[in-house]
Amino acid sequence: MSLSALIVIDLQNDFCPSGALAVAGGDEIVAPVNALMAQFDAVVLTQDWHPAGHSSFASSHKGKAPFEMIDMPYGPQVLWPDHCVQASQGAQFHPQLDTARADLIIRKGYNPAIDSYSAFFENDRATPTGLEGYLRTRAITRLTMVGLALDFCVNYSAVDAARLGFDVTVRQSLCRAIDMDGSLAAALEGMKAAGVTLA
Ligand code: VGL
Ligand code: ZN
Repeated sequence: MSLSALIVIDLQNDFCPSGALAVAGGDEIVAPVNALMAQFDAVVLTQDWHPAGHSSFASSHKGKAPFEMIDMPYGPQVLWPDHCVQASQGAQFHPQLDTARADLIIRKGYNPAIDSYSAFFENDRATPTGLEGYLRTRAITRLTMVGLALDFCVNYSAVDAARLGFDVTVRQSLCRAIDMDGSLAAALEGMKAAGVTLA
């Protein structure tokens, strides 16, 4: 039998209003995401989880400001404000998120040298997080994704999942975007091209 999972991406304090990398309206989705959990066989939460001084932080690069680009060995990388530092308050889930319902919490971005937008692979698009193996060994084939940010971590996770052969739906009304330099439009195009269903 084919099972379904709700994948909740990075619903953490730092991505909610007043957080270090706030996504507008990020907190509005918490209650409806909680309500959706009961409709799935499994619930997976992802948690952006960077060591202090992570290479994706502008503060780690002399003369660079947040939201500038840099070339990393694995390709171009946006530089971010310091966010989701391991064990900080900002890295905790939104206090109203129903974490008790989660079967699995997958952390990502812990490698100091590589960012990890996707729940499946680090930004080299090759180093796995282990989520694929977890889902396959549980016979989960249908994924619905919600969370933050639609144009970065949700986008990368959805495209990777589709590429791996999962049946993927992104619930746009339960996502919020950063939307810098046309990143939202590009993400929506990329997800469509990868075969992701945008609901
Ligand atoms: C994210 C930027 C940096 C996200 C995480 O969750 O979309 N964006 N780290
Ligand atoms: Zn991050």
